[in-house]
Amino acid sequence: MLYLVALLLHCLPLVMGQYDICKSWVTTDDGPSWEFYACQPKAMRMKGYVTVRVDPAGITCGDPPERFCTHENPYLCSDECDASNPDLAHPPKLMFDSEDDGLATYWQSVTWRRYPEPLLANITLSWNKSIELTDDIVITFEYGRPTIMMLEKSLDNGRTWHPYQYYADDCMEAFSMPARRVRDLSTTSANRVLCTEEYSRWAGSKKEKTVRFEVRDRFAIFAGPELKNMDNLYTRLESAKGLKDFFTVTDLRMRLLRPALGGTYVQRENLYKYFYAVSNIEVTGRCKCNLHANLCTFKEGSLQCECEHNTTGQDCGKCKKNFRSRSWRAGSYLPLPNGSPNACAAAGSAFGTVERPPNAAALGPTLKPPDPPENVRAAPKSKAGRTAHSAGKRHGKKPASSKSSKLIRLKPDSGPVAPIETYKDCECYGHSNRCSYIDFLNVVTCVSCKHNTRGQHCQHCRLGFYRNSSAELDDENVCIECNCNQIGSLHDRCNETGYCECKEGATGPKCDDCLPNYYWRQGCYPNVCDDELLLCQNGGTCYQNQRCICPVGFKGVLCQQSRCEADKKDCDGVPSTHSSVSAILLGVLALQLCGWVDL
Ligand SMILES: *[C@@H]1O[C@H](CO)[C@@H](O)[C@H](O)[C@H]1NC(C)=O
Ligand SMILES: *[C@@H]1O[C@H](CO)[C@@H](O)[C@H](O)[C@H]1NC(C)=O
Ligand SMILES: *[C@@H]1O[C@H](CO)[C@@H](O)[C@H](O)[C@H]1NC(C)=O
Ligand SMILES: *[C@@H]1O[C@H](CO)[C@@H](O)[C@H](O)[C@H]1NC(C)=O
Ligand SMILES: *[C@@H]1O[C@H](CO)[C@@H](O)[C@H](O)[C@H]1NC(C)=O
Ligand SMILES: [Ca+2]
Repeated sequence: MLYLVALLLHCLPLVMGQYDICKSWVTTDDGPSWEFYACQPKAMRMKGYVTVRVDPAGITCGDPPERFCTHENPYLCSDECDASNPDLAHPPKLMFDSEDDGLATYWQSVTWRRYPEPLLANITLSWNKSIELTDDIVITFEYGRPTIMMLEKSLDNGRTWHPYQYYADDCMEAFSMPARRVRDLSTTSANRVLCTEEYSRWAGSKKEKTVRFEVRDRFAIFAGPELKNMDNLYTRLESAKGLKDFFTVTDLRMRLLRPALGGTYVQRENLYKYFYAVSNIEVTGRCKCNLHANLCTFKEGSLQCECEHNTTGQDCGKCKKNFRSRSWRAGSYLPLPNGSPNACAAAGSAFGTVERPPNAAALGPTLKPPDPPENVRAAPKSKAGRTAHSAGKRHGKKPASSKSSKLIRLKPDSGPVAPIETYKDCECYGHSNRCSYIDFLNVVTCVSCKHNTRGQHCQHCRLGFYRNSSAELDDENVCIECNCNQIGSLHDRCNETGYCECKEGATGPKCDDCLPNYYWRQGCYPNVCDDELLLCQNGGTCYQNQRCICPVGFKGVLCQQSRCEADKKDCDGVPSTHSSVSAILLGVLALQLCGWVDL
């Protein structure tokens, strides 16, 4: 545990000093208060928190014990791998140990004894946490680097994978890609996935041991070769689409596709010198906390941000309960140097200021609002006289402007009929992040309420939805669809407990059932017949409560009518169509009985 703490405190020079505190106690003319800043955890060595998986099963050497040789001296084949002997075993965990005594310890694969079948191995690293890379990934191979390999990454805990970089001694041959170098990338291609030949050529197994994924070189495109201009990098990370995500991973996978060949073709007579051996995988990065935390701790087997700014979640990716009056937003590196915290606000805190802008009350209903008020806070703080206290060690840095309830007028000239101002922050229980000030009504109302809500503060459910009694008002599941049966109900609205209003004969919360003595057939209809009161007569049978099937000679809803009474022709020997068919059937039956017709 102490080891972990030590690792957590370990910080790397690359990223020190900036965005390292989340808040600071400051004194203003109005008295002391907290001021909040964008903040991120320190970078650390991530290999201490990783889980590793090596595929396929049986790829690790030593079961059964196996001999292997080296490229330099193919006749010296004394090294042995034996999984049952701790001194001779090469399990995956040796890619992440600390090698304090300077001796390389490594994971090793079986040899290529199945040549020409390819020797394939996947090494998958999973953090169960999104990590932002801050320095190169460095993989150290003993006994030669693969001649073909690929690095893949996942951003969603291994559900989907994307190529990250291709490595080959001949990119065209291996991947049909031209060879490129990261150093040659430009600001617009900094997040390009490329194939490099820099780490795959044979240079002797002791000389060139590392394969890199060059994070620094990509940073340097923006921050300069010494990474001195980090401000420019942070600005780009904030503004260039996809750039931040490019350096973010939850999982990494090395797909080893062909081992080192010793600078020549495969020699079939000695396949014991072809295998993979990885002694170290260095991944340097920081927990992604969306600029809402400066600490990340290892709890219950996973890294977790210690969220500030009233955010919560593994990555501080949402607002805490009761702090959802604004939609969640990631903090921002901008404006430099302290960024914006974009903190979550308690229900009610943004409300007071936004609902009644100070000068809105003074406006007559027909007057157009004046220029946007600078600040809706009643008493703007004076910048002079601000002094940083204890928590702040930001020498010479100006405190960030973190006015969270700023009034932003997006449509200054929106016409005389319904002048609408748009407010960025407003009280909508997290179902909207936009409010409009409706001039002639002198109210501020949420617009585009999501999650099926509606109302000035998105506090009601849309028609056709009802309130989920087990959910808070700021819950995404607060409104449940009524789901009224289209046919059985009068309309698709329901009452507070989800009951729909039913048409005659229909019943049940959703009106998808029929009352007793009604039957369902595209709606509820009163029974035509049943076994109690509406009995079919004269031997008729009741078909699904819908109609009586009458015997020959009877008709009527309940077969109550004799055909003779109703229609004299039936009795007068003038056959109706109906009886003539019966006659033919009887005739056929008779013939069959006599054996004259085979049916
Ligand atoms: C390695 O992983 C890839 C997917 O990333 C998969 O297609 C491939 O079959 C795996 N190879 C082995 C040897 O498990
Ligand atoms: C991943 O992290 C989450 C959040 O800390 C935790 O609940 C979950 O159990 C972890 N999953 C695994 C497989 O470790
Ligand atoms: C978070 O909420 C607490 C009250 O629980 C408040 O004191 C604090 O100032 C809030 N922090 C931010 C960044 O809004
Ligand atoms: C009601 O809200 C709770 C809490 O969010 C949620 O777990 C549940 O699924 C919701 N019920 C329905 C029917 O959506
Ligand atoms: C909703 O309607 C059902 C059925 O008519 C009724 O039992 C229930 O009390 C109603 N709930 C409310 C809150 O009105
Ligand atoms: Ca090692």
